Amino acid sequence: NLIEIAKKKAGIAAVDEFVKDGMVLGIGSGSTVVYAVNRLIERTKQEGLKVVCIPTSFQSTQLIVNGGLTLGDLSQFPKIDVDIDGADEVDENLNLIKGGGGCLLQEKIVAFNSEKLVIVADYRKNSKILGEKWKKGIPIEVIPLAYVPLMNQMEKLGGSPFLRLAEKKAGPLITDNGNFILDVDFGEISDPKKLNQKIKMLSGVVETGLFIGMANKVYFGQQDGTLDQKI
Ligand code: DER
Repeated sequence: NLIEIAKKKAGIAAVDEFVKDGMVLGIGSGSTVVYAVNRLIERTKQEGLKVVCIPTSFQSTQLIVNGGLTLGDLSQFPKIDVDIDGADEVDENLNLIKGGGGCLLQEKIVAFNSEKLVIVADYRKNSKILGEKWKKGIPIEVIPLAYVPLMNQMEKLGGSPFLRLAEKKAGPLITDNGNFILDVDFGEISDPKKLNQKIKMLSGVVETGLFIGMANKVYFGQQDGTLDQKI
């Protein structure tokens, strides 16, 4: 369908433009990054490309291992050349909302330690301002014991918090790191940098899904099969 075609276009373009032999790569999480990994596997077979892949979740680890790619970790490779990941929304300054897939903590750690962060997305993610299209709130990873006071504090910051519940398990979603996620709706976010700083100061917050000034380039696959970009 049109969205999958758009995701594939973005995934292929990112790998073909940024990935060179011998690189250490960050592999993001979600559905769009799957197309980038498929292209990586194809190039590995066609060109004998040798890259090391650092995962950002159990899902990402499975993509790397099942794809026959070389798995590494941050203790072996603390400096990553290029991190390829998805996003839930991108504003005009390349600030991101991430965490729709619940993997934001390891994604941000890997992105933070990467020379370049390249985002692959479809046309639904391209906004002027964060909160314009993405209406599910900012995903925030929190320590479970603190989630109720944190929900109160998010309200004081003007947010409307929801504890993310699991779908195939009773009770809250548990992240790969054993934490809870609060999805907090702040409406349209005119100053994401300031909001991110305020949220990060709250005791019990592990990480936010606001990626401020981290992305170098974004590929948006379009409905007509073409590609838009933001740098
Ligand atoms: O959860 C995440 O951060 C994912 O990268 C998400 O933002 C993008 O997932 P998608 O590619 O399935 O839309």
